Amino acid sequence: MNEKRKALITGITGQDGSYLAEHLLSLGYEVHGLVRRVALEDPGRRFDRISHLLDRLHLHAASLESYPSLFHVISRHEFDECYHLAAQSFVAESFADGFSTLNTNINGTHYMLAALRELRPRCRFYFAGSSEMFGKVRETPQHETTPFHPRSPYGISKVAGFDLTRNYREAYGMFCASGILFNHEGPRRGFEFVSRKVTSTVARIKLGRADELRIGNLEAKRDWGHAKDYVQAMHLMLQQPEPDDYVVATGVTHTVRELCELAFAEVDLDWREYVRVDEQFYRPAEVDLLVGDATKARKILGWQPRYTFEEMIREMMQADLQIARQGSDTQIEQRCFDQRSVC
Ligand code: G4F
Repeated sequence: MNEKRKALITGITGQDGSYLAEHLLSLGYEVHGLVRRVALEDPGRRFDRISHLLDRLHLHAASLESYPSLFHVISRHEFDECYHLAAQSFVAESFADGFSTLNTNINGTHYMLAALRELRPRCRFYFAGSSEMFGKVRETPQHETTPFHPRSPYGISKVAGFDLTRNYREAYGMFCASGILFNHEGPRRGFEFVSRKVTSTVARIKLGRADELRIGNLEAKRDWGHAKDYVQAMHLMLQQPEPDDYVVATGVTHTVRELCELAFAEVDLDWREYVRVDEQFYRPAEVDLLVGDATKARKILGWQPRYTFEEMIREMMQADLQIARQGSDTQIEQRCFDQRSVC
């Protein structure tokens, strides 16, 4: 009988980690996840995206800041695949505390690679690269050979993680692949990111629980896809005969203004009556236009996105309306309040 393949996911409690865990379980994998000890101490709140999966997952307490804790988990299980998704991933926060972002994102990736090299050199490794690595873009659309020019500590940390991953591939012959993922959203997105900030606030406005949406740069353009589609590309990258790097994107771009228009239109409201531009949500250095060319992923991985931008925003709006109608949005309000200065 074939043994189940074992996958380790760092960042399993996040949006991508939860969708990826579902996907791997559906493919018959034994799925393990690293979680911070603080998450184990507050499971009600911190496991909300994976609560429906808990009896099928193997969770291990470890911190990306502690090499011994990662070494300990990796030494005890023969993982076939490792998806390194955990990171401080909010760009605005990386301007507020660049030191923490660089420490966690760069050292965390290096610790994972070093521990795998030492203990499981045949384990296949996925690194969550980002379109933020392109930053001040040198060409449009961006593809795998477009030079990087990151514009935030977060983008810089991702370039370093990308280079580390490639170096372990080239120097030690490990199967290390990076996805260069453009923005990807869904109903499980954190409230600090602009898509979820908009849909959750619009739902509360519709139900009379909020009266305005304060937002930053309306002209910023992003290539937004659905996280459910994007985790499938991560898995496909680790099934190839050779490790490589791939852009994952829809190739379609929208402005933050269009995102607002669409979300308000879903609930028959005029966005101009509620949206207030607030300079506190502008970034010290902005990435104005991101749009990806995923030809390589389409050709080699056979991957393509299924959700359109409109379908995704509709799904997010419906989910946030339901949460608001059930009156269970006190938690959302609390979280937005917690993150008021950054989200
Ligand atoms: O939703 P965002 O915060 O995402 P951002 O900065 O593009 O980064 C996301 O996507 C990257 C690429 O995949 C990831 F690497 C990264 O980890 C993260 O998932 O902001 C999108 C755009 C920005 O241009 C921002 O300036 O929206 C603009 N924006 C305008 N007003 C706002 C706001 N962003 C936020 N978060 N809040 C606002 O009020």
